[in-house]
Amino acid sequence: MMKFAKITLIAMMAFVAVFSCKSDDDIARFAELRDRGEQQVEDDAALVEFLSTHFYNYDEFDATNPESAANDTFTMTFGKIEGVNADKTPLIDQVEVRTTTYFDVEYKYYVLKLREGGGKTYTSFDQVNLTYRGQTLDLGTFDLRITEQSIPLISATQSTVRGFQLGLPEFKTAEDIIEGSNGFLQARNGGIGAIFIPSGLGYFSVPQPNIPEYSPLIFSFNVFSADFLDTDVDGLLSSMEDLDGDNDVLNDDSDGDGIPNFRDSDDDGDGTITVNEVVQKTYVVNPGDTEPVLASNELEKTRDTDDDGVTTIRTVVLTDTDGDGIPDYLDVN
Ligand SMILES: [Ca+2]
Ligand SMILES: [Ca+2]
Ligand SMILES: [Ca+2]
Ligand SMILES: [Ca+2]
Repeated sequence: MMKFAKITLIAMMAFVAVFSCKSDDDIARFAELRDRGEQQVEDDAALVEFLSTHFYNYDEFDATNPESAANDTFTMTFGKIEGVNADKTPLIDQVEVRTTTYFDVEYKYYVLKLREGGGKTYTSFDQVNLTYRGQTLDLGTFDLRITEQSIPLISATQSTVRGFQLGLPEFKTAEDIIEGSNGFLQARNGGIGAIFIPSGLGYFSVPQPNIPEYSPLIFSFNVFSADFLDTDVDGLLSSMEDLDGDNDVLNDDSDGDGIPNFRDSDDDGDGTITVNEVVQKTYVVNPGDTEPVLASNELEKTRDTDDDGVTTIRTVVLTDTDGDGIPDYLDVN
């Protein structure tokens, strides 16, 4: 993974807290546990109010040529529409609305897409390398990372807040990492944007340093690169273990042992670990060569092209020895 120049920062918080409000102790601690549906109504009103009365520094972003190198170092800031800024365009005219169901509540969140990014796509289960700022609606900053951070959107032990997990994959990585004139590595044409999420897709009732409970959150960011995760190191990417394809890896547990597949190294619980029930393959494609044709039970995991144009493709074959349509790693018989 690329390392960017590091500057020592005060780490105010990491994305380690997720809905820890499961035990009676926690519920007692947060005595005023609110109804998610009612809180969402309140939060959405607050988000719409914020987006209607604030703008971002679009004067500093070259929207006529979003992919320009000049935009690579753009840092988003927000301001209130008033005084000398009274004629600014409000964010509400620039964001896109998204909906999602979470804990049985229909949530709305908002995405501001300045630049999608020219590199690869990743999923809600991969690691994103980015810079970002986290703010509450009063524009107080609770987290600021001005050098590249590697954030697994969900890992073996922790998860980012759901809104972050859903919003980030709308942006792609940089198309290239180049050495800038200052000797630092620079990301060329990476995703730039912001997400505005209700507390129900954030920390909800659990207060965090500089984040009161029930706070809608703003994250603005510049995406550099991403690493596809295989959390349980079983040869399948975490994104391949969302078997029902509902963009949630926590609800797929083939052997019912309480450990979701993406964290389970023996997915069918037959005593043979998954990595020994699938076959890994590597293809090297030289410039001008034709692409390999993958088998119907073969999935591409990664694809990397070096400076000479040589592409290395890694795949996994989901073998089905007895031909019953169930791949070996999920077949207990
Ligand atoms: Ca799922
Ligand atoms: Ca399991
Ligand atoms: Ca697994
Ligand atoms: Ca197995």
